[in-house]
Amino acid sequence: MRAFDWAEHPHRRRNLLTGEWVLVSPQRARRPWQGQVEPRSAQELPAYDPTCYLCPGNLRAGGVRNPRYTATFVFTNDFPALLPHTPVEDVSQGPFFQAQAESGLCRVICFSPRHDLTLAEMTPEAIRQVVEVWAEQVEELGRLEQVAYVQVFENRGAMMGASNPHPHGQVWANRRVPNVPALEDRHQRAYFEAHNRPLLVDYLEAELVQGERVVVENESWVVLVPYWAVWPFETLVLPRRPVTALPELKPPERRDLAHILKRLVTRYDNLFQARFPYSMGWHGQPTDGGHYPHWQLHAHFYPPLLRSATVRKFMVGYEMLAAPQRDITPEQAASRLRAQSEIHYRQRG
Ligand code: H2U
Ligand code: ZN
Repeated sequence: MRAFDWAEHPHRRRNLLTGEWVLVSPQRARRPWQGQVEPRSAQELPAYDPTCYLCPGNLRAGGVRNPRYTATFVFTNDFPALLPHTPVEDVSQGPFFQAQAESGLCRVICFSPRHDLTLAEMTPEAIRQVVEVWAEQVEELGRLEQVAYVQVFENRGAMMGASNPHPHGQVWANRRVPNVPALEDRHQRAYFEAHNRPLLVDYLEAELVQGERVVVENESWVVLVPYWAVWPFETLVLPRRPVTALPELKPPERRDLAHILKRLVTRYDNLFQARFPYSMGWHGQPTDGGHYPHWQLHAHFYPPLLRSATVRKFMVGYEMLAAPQRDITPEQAASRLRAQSEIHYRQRG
């Protein structure tokens, strides 16, 4: 019997947060690519764009004018997916047509008045303001009686559907816990019931022993490519101590978070010398007043790029119909991210 070679032999790995399996096919990483090549995103942006809906002092699509903000700026989404006053009722029409009225609030967070900056190029002090706003929003919206879950996220880059290059994220407050956090809640709860410790706290400890998937770390945080990563350069941002939600972070942890986010996104940008697109977001405990000692706060980064600034990973055929699949291993991805400089390529000229 030949020994199992993790970098050569197909296998599947289990996502402990969702229970789903990802197929890893490392032997396939060298296959040729003659498919779609994405256009390179325009490189140079002005610091202020008079046509941008999000720049300070400009008129938004909804007709409201932005203030001349100087740090971060939060406003209610002019085209919200959730509305605050939907009646909360079961509106199912029998077993085959199950439905629930849903309510909530959607806000947009401008990270910076500067149109041309991203988290990679903002100062740690400016990113710290974004961290404060994330925590404030979760605190404020989570306190509302009709909000059971607050989802903070960012779509960055046209490839991930961001509507505008101006650095911004979103926050959606939901009456009910949505699919993914509900699934993660179930799996974290089951682990806690069996071991009396938060799943992700133990997982991080085991990852630090192996070490090969860690990308960056500081006193309060570790960023790693999870063992079960689906996207080529997917990462998980984990606090070192047990923390169930963003508002619980202490001042040094907030400062350290700003630093590690800058380092991570800089590495992402340096990988293909491009503004690396991604969707990222925070998962913390639901805000329905329940008891969640099993929850560990974390952020997921899901970048679509695979082998260059213009070749993305598609989640199609087998992924849509069977299971997610990846070619380069999480260990190879982590090693490539570790090899990147923390000086942004645009600063190097
Ligand atoms: P995305 O780039 O992730 O799509 O987020 C931008 C959000 O900003 C989007 O949800 C909102 C859109 O509805 N928006 C406004 O609320 N007002 C505007 O003037 C432009 C965009
Ligand atoms: Zn702008």
